[in-house]
Amino acid sequence: MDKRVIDIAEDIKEMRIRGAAKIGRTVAEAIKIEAENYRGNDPKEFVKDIKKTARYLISTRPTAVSLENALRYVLVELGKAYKNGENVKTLKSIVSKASDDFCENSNLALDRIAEIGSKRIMDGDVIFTHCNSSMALGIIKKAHRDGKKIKVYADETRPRLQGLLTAKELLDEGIDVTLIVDSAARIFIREANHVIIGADAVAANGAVVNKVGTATLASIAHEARVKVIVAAETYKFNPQTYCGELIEIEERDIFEVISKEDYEKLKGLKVNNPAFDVTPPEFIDLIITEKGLIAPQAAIWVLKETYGLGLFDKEPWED
Ligand code: RUB
Repeated sequence: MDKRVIDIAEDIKEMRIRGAAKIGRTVAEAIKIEAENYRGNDPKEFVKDIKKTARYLISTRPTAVSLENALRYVLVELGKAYKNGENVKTLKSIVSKASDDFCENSNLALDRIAEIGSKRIMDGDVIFTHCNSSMALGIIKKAHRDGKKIKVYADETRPRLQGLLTAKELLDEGIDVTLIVDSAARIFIREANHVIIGADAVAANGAVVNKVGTATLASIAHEARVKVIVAAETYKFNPQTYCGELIEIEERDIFEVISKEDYEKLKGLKVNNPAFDVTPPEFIDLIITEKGLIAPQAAIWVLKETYGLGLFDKEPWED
């Protein structure tokens, strides 16, 4: 495997590259690097190498479905060309083009979601956000650029403090932003007009997987009658959820939560560190995709439009 692909995988695992949309585009670029640098002339061996690289990239972060969908997009195109008997040179160009197309579509989705979503924000609105989602922040920044005066609450998002990244990003744009600890959400939610968040995955039943703490925030918002808006490109919709299969929730290192020193002192302590949680569709008012607005219950429609009705017997990266 190309050394750069291994470095990219490590950067994703260690969260130096993070956020689902960015991860999706990065693995699309990584598979292109692997294809372009492949040495050999046997199409069968080439496909085998690309599938192996895809499986390796998928193993880095199991929850963000845009990672799988990016590879699915590229490998489906590769599979068709391979079946048509194309040579390695052509297969390489197919991988390159599919990778570029995926990245372009994802970037266009970011702009389109910002455009659609910002229309929901009124002058004077207060917005609550969680973690650091490029799609959610795209909406907030666009509303600000359109001249709407808005105020944002960003929660810290323990344990990795992505909320701080959000606060910095919004401050740099000149947006009025207040950072709060996660557990203060119920105090400030009453001031908010909307909660706007991103997604790592959307299931067929409209449940949204996002950074841990999202489900609590959405339930508090629901109780306070504050609208919960999810900004998610269609690559976030998970075609493996047709049968209600649960999405795997990444469990991260416990030392993100507690120092080694404290842990060693507290003999017998157990620590869990799930990176994401699942918000049920009842707590979500709207999902904004690049194709338009949908109720979470219509997620199945997006999946059908994108992948058809059939279930895959085999994923394109399986041998
Ligand atoms: C990031 C996170 C983001 C989603 C959506 O988690 O949960 O809300 O990935 O982001 P992590 P985007 O920091 O663990 O990657 O809208 O940019 O795809």
